[in-house]
Parts: sequence; structure tokens; C-alpha cells
Amino acid sequence: MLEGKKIIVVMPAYNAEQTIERTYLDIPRGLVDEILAVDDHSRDNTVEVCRKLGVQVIAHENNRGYGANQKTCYEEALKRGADIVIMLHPDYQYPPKLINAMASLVASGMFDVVLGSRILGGMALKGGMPIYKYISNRFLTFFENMVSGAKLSEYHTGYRAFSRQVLLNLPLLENSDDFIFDNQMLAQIIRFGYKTGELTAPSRYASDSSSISFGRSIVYGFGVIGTSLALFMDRLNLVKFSIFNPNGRKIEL
Ligand SMILES: Nc1nc2c(ncn2[C@@H]2O[C@H](COP(=O)(O)OP(=O)(O)O)[C@@H](O)[C@H]2O)c(=O)[nH]1
Ligand SMILES: [Mg+2]
Repeated sequence: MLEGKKIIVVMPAYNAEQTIERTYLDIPRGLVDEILAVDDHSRDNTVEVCRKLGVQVIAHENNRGYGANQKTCYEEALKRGADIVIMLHPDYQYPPKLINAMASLVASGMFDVVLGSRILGGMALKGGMPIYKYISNRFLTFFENMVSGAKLSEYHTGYRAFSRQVLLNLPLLENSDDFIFDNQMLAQIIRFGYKTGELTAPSRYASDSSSISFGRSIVYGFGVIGTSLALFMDRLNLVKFSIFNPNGRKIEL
């Protein structure tokens, strides 16, 4: 609890048996009320490891994708009464120790969304981010800032905190079930005028913390360009998109 607000950490998990324990043990306990993992039908023992650790785990009966995993994460956190939800990847890529700082920024009421940025502070490459990912991140971010009118240091971090209102009000169920979900959600946050803060989050890249193939990264990159253009056209009322429709499908409790 922080200023009377319930804080829930959600971990969208897929084949995370090697790293979820380390991630979990680094989560500061003082302010965090609940920790929840959603397993997207992993092929390893992620569910058993969660149960052993005492982490609440919800298991998808089949593999539905990273976006679908987050939809379940947010629905379950909201059902449990969360006022602030922090999404943390269970691959030990982002520092869990910053959870209190991220939650505080949301609890202050100054920001609706807080992003843990790997780019702020200039530590991404030192943390081992592959050069091709760094260059594409910088290029896509430049493009997205141009078309969205926002000024973010990156749009691709997997470390994010949200207020309850954001999760209830965005038409999240209109978004993809795949990796592009993250980018669509940020575009919605900008389109709906929510305030976003950023915080430096040094990240770690190792074989167990990054498994997305080069091919899937390319598909993601084109998806980002498509999402940005959709945001641009929707803002100018040239074409309307369901992901930016205020009456689009939302998480219902
Ligand atoms: N639900 C789901 N999650 C996945 C899948 N593949 C990867 N992930 C998760 O997506 C997140 C990002 O993938 P990751 O390989 O770490 O990408 P990177 O760190 O950005 O290079 C991680 O938390 C993975 O566990 C999948 O098929 N389904
Ligand atoms: Mg990762």
C-alpha cells in the first residue's frame, strides 16, 4: 500500500523457470501488496516454480501470445482491487528494485503511466542490448515521437506502471495478442491523453533474458510503424481505428 493505494506486480511469463525466482526475490516487499504471474502455457516448469515460491499463478490452457498474456495480467490485477499495477518481465531483464519508485510516481497523481526506460542514462549498450536492437529502438523512437507529438526516450520497454483508471479506460481488448500489444497500448495512452513519466531502468541482456528472434523483431518493427501511422491518421481524423475508439472493447470486471 502507498497512500492507501493497493499495489500489484504482474509478471507475464513464458518459459521463465530459470529466471523467475531471481526476479521474484528482488521485488521489494514493503509497498507491494500482491505478486501475480500469468503463465502462457510454457513448455518448461514455470508454473511449478511459481507455486514453489508462493507466487500466485494463473495458467493459460494454450499458448495465446504476449499481448493476450498481458490482458489476463491486467484483468486479474483489477479483479484483485489493484490501484497501481506494475508489469515486470520475469526474465530478470529489468531491475525489480525500482518498483517502489515507479509505484510512487503513479501514486503521487502526477503520472498515469510510468515507463522504466533503458535508454535514459545511456546504459542500454553497456547492459548488453544488441547493437541492432539499439539502433532500431532509436530509429523507431525518433519516428514515433515525430508522428505522435510525444517526447519519450523509448517506446519498447517491458517495464511499466499503470493507474487503475488507465487499465479500465483504454480499449485494451482491441489490441493484438502478440508482441505489438505493448506498442499499441502506448499509442492509446498518448491518444487518450494520459500523462506518462519515465525513469532510468538499467537492463540486462543475456540469453535467458532475451529470446525474441531477429525475424520476429523485424515483424515487430513494421508493426510499430503501422501503429504510429494509425495514431497519426486517427489524430487527424483521416481514418479511425478500433484501438483508438473510446467505445472499443475494454477489460470488464
Ligand atoms: N506470452 C508469451 N510471452 C512470450 C512469448 N515469447 C516471449 N515471451 C515473453 O515476452 C517477453 C519479451 O521477450 P524477450 O525474449 O525477453 O524479448 P527482449 O527482452 O525484448 O529481447 C518476455 O517476458 C518473454 O517471457 C510467447 O510466445 N508468449
Ligand atoms: Mg526480455
